[in-house]
Amino acid sequence: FQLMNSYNHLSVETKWQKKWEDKNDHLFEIESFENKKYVLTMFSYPSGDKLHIGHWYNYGPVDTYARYLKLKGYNVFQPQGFDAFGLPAENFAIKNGIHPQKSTSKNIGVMKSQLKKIGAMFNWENEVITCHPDYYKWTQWLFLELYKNKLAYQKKALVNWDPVDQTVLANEQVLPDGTSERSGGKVIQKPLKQWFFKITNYAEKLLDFSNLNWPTKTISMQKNWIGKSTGSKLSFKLEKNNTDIDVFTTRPDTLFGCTYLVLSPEFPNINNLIEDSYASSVSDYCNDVKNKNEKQRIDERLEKTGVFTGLYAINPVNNKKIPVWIADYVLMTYGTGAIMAVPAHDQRDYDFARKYSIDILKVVDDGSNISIDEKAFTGSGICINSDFLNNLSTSVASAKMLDWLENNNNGSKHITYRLKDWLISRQRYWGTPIPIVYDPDGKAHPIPEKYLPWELPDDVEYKPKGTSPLGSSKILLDRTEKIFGKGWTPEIDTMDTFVCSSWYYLRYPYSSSDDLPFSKESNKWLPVDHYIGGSEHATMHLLYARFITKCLNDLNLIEFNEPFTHLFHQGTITKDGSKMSKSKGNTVSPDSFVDEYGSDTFRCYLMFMGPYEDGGDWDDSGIKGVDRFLKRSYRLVNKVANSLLTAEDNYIYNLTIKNVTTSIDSMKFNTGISKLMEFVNYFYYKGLDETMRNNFIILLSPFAPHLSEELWEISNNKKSVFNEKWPIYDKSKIVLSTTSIAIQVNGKLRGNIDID
Ligand code: ANZ
Repeated sequence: FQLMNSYNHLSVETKWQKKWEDKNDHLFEIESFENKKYVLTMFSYPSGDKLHIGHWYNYGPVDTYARYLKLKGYNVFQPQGFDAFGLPAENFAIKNGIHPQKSTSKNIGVMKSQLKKIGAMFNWENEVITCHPDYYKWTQWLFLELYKNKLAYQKKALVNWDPVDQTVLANEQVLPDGTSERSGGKVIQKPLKQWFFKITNYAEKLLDFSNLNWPTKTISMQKNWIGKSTGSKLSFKLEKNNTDIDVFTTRPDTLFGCTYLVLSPEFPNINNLIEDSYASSVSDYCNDVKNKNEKQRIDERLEKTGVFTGLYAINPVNNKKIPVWIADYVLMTYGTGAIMAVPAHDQRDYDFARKYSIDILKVVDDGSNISIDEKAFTGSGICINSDFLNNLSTSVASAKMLDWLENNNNGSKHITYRLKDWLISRQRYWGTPIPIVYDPDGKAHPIPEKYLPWELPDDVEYKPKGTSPLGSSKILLDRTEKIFGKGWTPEIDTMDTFVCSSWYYLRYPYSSSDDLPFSKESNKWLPVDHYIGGSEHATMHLLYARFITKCLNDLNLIEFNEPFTHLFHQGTITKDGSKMSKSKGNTVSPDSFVDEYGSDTFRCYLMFMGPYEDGGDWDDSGIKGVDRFLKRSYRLVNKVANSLLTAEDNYIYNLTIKNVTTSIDSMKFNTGISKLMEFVNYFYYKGLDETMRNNFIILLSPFAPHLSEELWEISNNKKSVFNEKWPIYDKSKIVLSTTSIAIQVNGKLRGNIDID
C-alpha cells in the first residue's frame, strides 16, 4: 500500500460522500427483511436556523450505531425526513409575507445539504416530508379511519383566546401572568367546537410496557401522564331537587369528615338547580373563572376562590346536611367534576374551608399531637369520629366504607385517569387540513377517500381575523361546493402536527408508493428496532405514536402493537450551562469545525465528550486531541509490524475488540473511542500485522466512516469497508494469566478457585 504521512480530510470526505451517493452499495436492500434493523432518529423540524450541534449530536452517533449494526451483518434501514408543518413557518409568513411552503422547502434544502456532510448512511430515497400532499393524504386517511371507528369525534372545548389578535394560542404562548405573548392582551378561555382523538379508550393498554426496552424514567413519565387513580364513586342527594351528585374520591375512609361538596364551575345544568337569589353571584363567579387556565386553577400556591350555591346535600353515611359550593380548584375534566370535601385531610379543601369558615372535622388520628389548626393531615392513621369505622386503620376503613356504599347502592369502586382525549384541531393555516365538510344544516361528513389529498389552498390570509385562516379561502369553499353542493362548507381547522409525527415511521419503508400508506410487505421492517431522540418527547409524541400504533393494530391494519422496541434519549449539548438557542445567542455552528477538522473528527469529538445519554457543555478545547488520534490512526495503518507479536500484543488487540463491541452495544461511544485511542497508543511504534490492521480499520469505521473507507482502499481493498464483518475476539487471548483465590469460611480454608 501507499505510504502517506497525513491525509487531507476535505478531499477524502468529499470523495467518499460522492462515492456513497453514487453507489449506495453499503446500504440496505429493501427486498430483504431478513435480519432487519430499523434505526430511526426523531426527524427534525426545518427551521430557518441551520443545523446546530444538537442535530449533529442526534444524527452522528446514531449513524455510528447503524454502521456498526451493518458490520454485524444486519440489514440496516436508516431513513430521514422532515416534520415540516407547524407554527414557526406560519409566524414567519405573517411577519414577512413569505409563503410557508416556500420558506419550508428552502430550509429543507439547506438542512439536507448540511445533513449530507455528516456522511451518514441515510436512506434518502425513502425521505418523508409531512407537508407534501403525498404524505398528508395519508394523515387524512388516518383521520378518516379513526373517524369511521368512532375514535375521532367533535366536542366543545376551552381554548386560550387572544382577544386582541383574535386568535387561539398554544399553552406555551400564554405567559405566566395570563397575558398573550403575541399581543400582551389578557387571554381568556373560550369554548370552541373541536376535534379529538379518543386516546382515553387506550389508557389501560398504554400502561402496558412489557416487552419494551425503554428508559425507566420515560416509562414512569408516561404512567404519570396517564395518571391512573383507583378510588370510589359515590353519590350525594341534593336536599331539595331529588338530584344525585356523583363524586370521585380516593379516600372513602374520610366520608364522615366530609363537611361540604364542591362542583366544578363547568358542572352541567347547575343553573337549573340554583335558586334565583344565588343565580347572579354564581354566574359572575363562573364567568370570572374563564380568565384562568387549568394550570392557574390547580396551582396550590394561589388563593382558593369559590361561591356558595345556596344548595345543600345529604351525606349518605350519616344523613348530615352539608353546603354545596362551586370552586375552580375542582376541574370538570377529572373524575366526575365534583368532590366531597374533607378539609381536615385534604390541603386544598382545608385552605378553602378556612377562607370561607366552613366546618373542619378531624376523622383520622395520626398519633401525633400536631394540631389541625395549622394544616390538613393528609396521611394514613386510625379513624376517629367515624361511627362504624372508629379504631380501624385508614386502609381497612376504605375497604369497609366501599362495602357499605355498595350494600346501600350508593357507590362503587371506580378507576379514573388523568389522561384526556387528544385535542387535534388547530385554528392554523400551516397544517394538514381535516378531511371533513359540513352540510347546509351544519352536520359533519367525512370527505370520501377518492378526494384525498384534500389539498391545503394557497389563497389565505395568514393573519387570523377571528376564525381559522382557511375560513378566508375562496378556493377551498368553491371546491367544497363543487363536489358536495351549494351551501356545503369545509372544515377550516387543521391538524396538530403531532398527528403527522404519530405515524411517520410506518411511512418510511413505503414512502414512494401512492396506492396505500404502507403495505404488509413494508411493515416487515417494523416495529422500529432502535428509536433515538430527545427526552422532551417522553409524553406527547411518544405516547401519541404508541396510541396510533395500537389503534391501527386493533383495526387489523398492522400486526404489531408497539412502534419502538428500544428507545434511547441522547443528552443535550449546552453552552455555558444553558440550552443553546438562537434567542440567547449561544448557538455553536458545526460548520466551521467541520471545515477545519473534518466531519469524522467532529463526529468523534461529539461522541468522545461524555456519555451519550448525558450530553454536556460544549467546549472545543478537546477537539485537537481527537484530531490527533485520527491522524495517528492514519499513520498507524500505514506501518507494518517489524517484529513478531507477543502475548501482550494479542491481549491488547483482543481486549480492544471486546471493549469497543460492548461500548457500542450500550451506546457508550465515548468509552469505545477511548479504547481505540489506547490501542493506537500501544501499537503506534510497533506497527500492526495484516489481520490487526484490517480489523482496526473495521473497528474504527463506524466512528470515522470517511477516513476508514480511505484507509481500506489504501490497503488495497476494492469494496467498501462496510461490506466487511465486524471482528470477533479470541476469548483465550484476553486471559493474561490465572490466579488462585483461597476460600475461607470463619477463618478455615475450604478450598481454592482459579480465576482469569
Ligand atoms: C375526598 C378526599 C379526602 C380526597 C382526602 C383526598 C383526600 P388523585 O389521587 O389525584 O386521583 N378530586 C377528585 N376529582 C377532582 C376534580 N375533578 N378536581 C379536583 N380534585 C378532584 O386525587 C383524587 C382526589 O382528588 C379525590 O379524593 C378528590 O379529593 C380530589 F382526605 O376526595 B378526595
